[in-house]
Amino acid sequence: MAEVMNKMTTQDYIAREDKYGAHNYHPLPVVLDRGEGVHVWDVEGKHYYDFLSAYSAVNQGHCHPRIIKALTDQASKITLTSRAFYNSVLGEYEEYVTKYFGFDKVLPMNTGAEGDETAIKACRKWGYKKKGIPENQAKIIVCEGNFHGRTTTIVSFSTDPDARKDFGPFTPGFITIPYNNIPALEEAASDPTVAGFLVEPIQGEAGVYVPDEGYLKKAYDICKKNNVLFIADEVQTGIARTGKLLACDHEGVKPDILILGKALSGGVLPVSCILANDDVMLCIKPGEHGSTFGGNPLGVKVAIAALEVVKDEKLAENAERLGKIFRDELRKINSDMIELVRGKGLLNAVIIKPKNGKEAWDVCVAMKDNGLIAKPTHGHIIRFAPPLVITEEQIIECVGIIKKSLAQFE
Ligand code: IF1
Repeated sequence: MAEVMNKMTTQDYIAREDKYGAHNYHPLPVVLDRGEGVHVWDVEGKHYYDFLSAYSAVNQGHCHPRIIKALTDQASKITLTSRAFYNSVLGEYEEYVTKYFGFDKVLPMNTGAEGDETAIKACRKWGYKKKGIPENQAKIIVCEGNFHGRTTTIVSFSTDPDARKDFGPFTPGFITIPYNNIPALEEAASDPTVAGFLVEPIQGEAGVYVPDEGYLKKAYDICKKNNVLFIADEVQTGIARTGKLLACDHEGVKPDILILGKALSGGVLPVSCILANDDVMLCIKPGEHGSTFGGNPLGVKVAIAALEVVKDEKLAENAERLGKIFRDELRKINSDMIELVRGKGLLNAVIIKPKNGKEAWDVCVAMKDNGLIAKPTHGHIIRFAPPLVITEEQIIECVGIIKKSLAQFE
């Protein structure tokens, strides 16, 4: 069997996925087989630098030994109890993660979308119980260009036609305003039926759209003035990605509800959560929310190890320092295909100006052939987000690969 598998080519693997899997993705034609730190290898043994990090889920690097040890140690002990019973490690995690991020309580879930759904429910509950909004009238303000996941409620307030078209009818109760626009928030938040403002500190799917400096702080102050919960979706920007533990830390903003996912487990298992203080979190009572796998012993042990790695290996500091170097070096590349370089920490994007019919996708294919994988978004943007364990030497080498790839289109 192993021998038969070894004879499969990249094309064979792709054809099999195409035949048996739903066609809800359009991957770059590379079939990954193994990962270690910033490195990945495909089924033909070719090496690449990973500049996507599974959309910022593997901030700690692929198969981090410390996280994998936590996984295997716990896997042979007990993996799942459900929340019908207590387990011996959930409390350890709850104490660890709340102290780590400075909140009273945590509510554990699995995927990022579930984290957002949980935040929406907690916010609405608070709106009725604490703010006194009349039943079924609570509203949440969201931003144009948002990405919070794929559930029916979340796509209800997406502004991306691909995410929404033919998936209706939609969940009501959301007010859409432009991102990075303080007057629009000021107006929307004054509606007394508004319970919360849900925002990404940097918009990922929109192409790593970094708002003006001071936006988050001003938005937070408006929320406070109007008794509206400030809900930060840091599923992608959190856990050291942008050069601080949280992207909100850049402006000294402490969200009322913080949503985390992705790198909370170092990309090992789906582990997400919301964090909040008692005023919000205790509005939810037994039987009102939960998940079979949320808070499972395997996931929480992995999450503790993943968070320890972030602190012990100073990943936020590394992301801050190397992000600056990376953007500086990219800006030095002399290519008329580079329209703009932007980002924070190691969450970066380059806007690509098409040339002779060649677009961001073609640049990504060229980079892949040269040993670096990254993904285009919206046809003209390439996201660059390596694992945060990358070194300065590796960053410089990778800029060389990007430069060489762009030169192929001259
Ligand atoms: C896919 C984008 C990134 C997220 C934020 C919640 C979720 C995500 C801020 C949901 C998920 C993903 C999922 C991935 C593509 C991706 C993405 F391009 F779509 F926008 F990262 F940039 N909040 N982001 O970014 O988390 O339920 O997926 O665990 O394949 O859809 P999830």
